[in-house]
Amino acid sequence: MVVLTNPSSIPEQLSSSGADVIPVIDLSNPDAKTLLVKACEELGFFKVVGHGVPFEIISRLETEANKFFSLPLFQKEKAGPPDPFGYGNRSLGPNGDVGWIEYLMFTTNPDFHYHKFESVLGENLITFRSALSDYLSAVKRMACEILEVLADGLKIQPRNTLSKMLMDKDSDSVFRLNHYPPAPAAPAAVKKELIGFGEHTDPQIISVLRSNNICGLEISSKDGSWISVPPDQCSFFINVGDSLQVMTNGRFKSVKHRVLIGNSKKSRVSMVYFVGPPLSEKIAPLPWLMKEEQDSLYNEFTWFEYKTSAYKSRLADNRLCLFEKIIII
Ligand code: GA4
Repeated sequence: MVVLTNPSSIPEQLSSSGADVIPVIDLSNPDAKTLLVKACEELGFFKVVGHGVPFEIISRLETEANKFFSLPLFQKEKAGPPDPFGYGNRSLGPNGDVGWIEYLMFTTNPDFHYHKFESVLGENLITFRSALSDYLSAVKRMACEILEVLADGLKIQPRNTLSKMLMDKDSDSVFRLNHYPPAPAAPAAVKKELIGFGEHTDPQIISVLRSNNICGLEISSKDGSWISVPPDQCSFFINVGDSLQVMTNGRFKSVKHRVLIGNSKKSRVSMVYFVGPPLSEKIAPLPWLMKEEQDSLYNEFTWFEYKTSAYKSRLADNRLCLFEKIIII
C-alpha cells in the first residue's frame, strides 16, 4: 500500500535541513541544564551526545531488530496484531491511520510476558530479550538523568520530581522498534511523499529516539515549516511530549513530528522509548513553575484519562485541545 500526502499541501511541506537549528547537548557539559530548558522552550526537540550509553548495547538491539524484521511476514504476524503490544504492519493505532512501516511495541515492564514472540523467535528469544532489556535499562538511566538535569534547569525541587514518574514501578512507559522498508519502485515524484509515520505529537512526558543512519525524521518548527533531522546513529534525540507541555503550563512545546521515506535503498530502523507516568498520575502544571495568580491553561486530568482519550483519536489530531481551559475574558 502506498501512502501519499495530499498533493495540494506539498508546497507548504517543503523541509529544510536541521543541521544548524537542532540543539546538540552534551549531558556532561555544566551548562546542560540551561541548554536543555532553552531547547525544550524553543523547539521541543534536541540531540543528546555524551550520554554514556555504550554503542555495543545499541547495536546489539539493532541486530536483533533487523533479524526479526527480515523474517517472512507470516512469521512476524504471529506476534501481532498489536493490542497495543506486539507486531504491527502498516496500521498505526486503532483508528485507521496507516504508514509505510512495520513495528514491534513493548511495555518497558521487566515482567512483560513474551508469549506472543515465543513461536516466532524460538531459541533466539533469549538473545532478543537480553538485548532489549540491556537497552531499556541503559536508556532508562539516561532518560532519568535528562529529567533530573531538566528539573535543575527549571529550579524544581526535589530534582527527582519529574524522574520519579519514570522510576516508579508503575511507570506506564512503552517502547517501539520501527522498521521503515525502502520505498517501493514507483516514479520519483510519487516516492517523494511516501509517509512512514504521519505527523503527530507524542502523548507522554518525553520520547527518547535513536535511529540508524538513514534519514526521514522531520520536526515541525514554530512557523509550521518542516525541519529534516540529520540522522546520527551514535546519539539520541529527545522530544517533548504533551504531558510535559502541560506540566510546564505550555512553556515547553510538544513537538509535532513525522517520518518520510526517502530514496534510500536501505531500511530505516528506529527505537523509541516513550517515558510515561503511572496511570494514576495527575498531569497538571508543576506549582514551582506557576507565578502568583497564574492560571493553568489545562483542566486537570490523569495520565489514564489522557491515554484513553489519545487512543480514541487519529494520529494527526490535536489531543491536548480537549483538555484546554476555556478562558472567558
Ligand atoms: C504516538 C506516540 C507513540 O508512538 C504511541 C502511538 C500510539 C500507537 O501507535 O499505538 C498512537 C499514537 C501514539 C497517538 C494516537 C493513537 C495512539 C496511535 C494513534 C493513532 C505508542 C503513543 O503512545 O501514542
